[in-house]
Amino acid sequence: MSEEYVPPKVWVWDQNNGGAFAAVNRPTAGAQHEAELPVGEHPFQLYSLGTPNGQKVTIMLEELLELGISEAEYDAWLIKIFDRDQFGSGFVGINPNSKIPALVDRSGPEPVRVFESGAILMHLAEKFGHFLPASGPARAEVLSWLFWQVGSAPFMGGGFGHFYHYAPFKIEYAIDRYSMETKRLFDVANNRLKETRFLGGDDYSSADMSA
Ligand SMILES: N[C@@H](CCC(=O)N[C@@H](CS)C(=O)NCC(=O)O)C(=O)O
Repeated sequence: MSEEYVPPKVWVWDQNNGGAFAAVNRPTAGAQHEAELPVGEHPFQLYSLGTPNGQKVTIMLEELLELGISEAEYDAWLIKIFDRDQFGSGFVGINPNSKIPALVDRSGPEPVRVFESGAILMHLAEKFGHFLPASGPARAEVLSWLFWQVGSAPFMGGGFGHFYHYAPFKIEYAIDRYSMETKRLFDVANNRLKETRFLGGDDYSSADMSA
């Protein structure tokens, strides 16, 4: 099936390609409908969902609260990606990339939007002085592992999940490619964790939350 496919000279979007995300994703960005985001009473407003990327920020906020930092209190709002909530005008206003998680930090004089899970983890870690060393080699190591995770797992693991689970039919080449890369990433982590207790070093950090 897949070996018979000849890519066209100019690719054209086929909305009804049968995939689970066919009704959700389009090749364009921007708001698709008007929808304001709810705002609660706490300093942080989290717009997210319990996916691997979404969970990272919730883990960080809960760990901060666990340390007794009440300034990290947050309201969590569900963004249902299969209902296309990520394309509402309010959500696109805080994340033009239309992906969860997104955060609004309302602890200062002006609300600050932060999107991309890695950027949100860094923002919170720096703000509260936890889970990311302030300087030196330890900081470089945690940042390396944090960026390793956000630069590879959402795309590779997400690609594996897409072709293994969501695609309308199974394509051996795509599944082989993404499985191999996903396994390789786990091996990178396994090798690292033979040397150090946590990904970033001796201490639990934002890199572990991300992974
Ligand atoms: N690079 C992004 C990836 C986020 C992402 O892929 N989010 C997915 C759910 S896990 C999403 O919102 N998908 C909705 C869509 O593709 O329309 C991050 O690290 O925050």
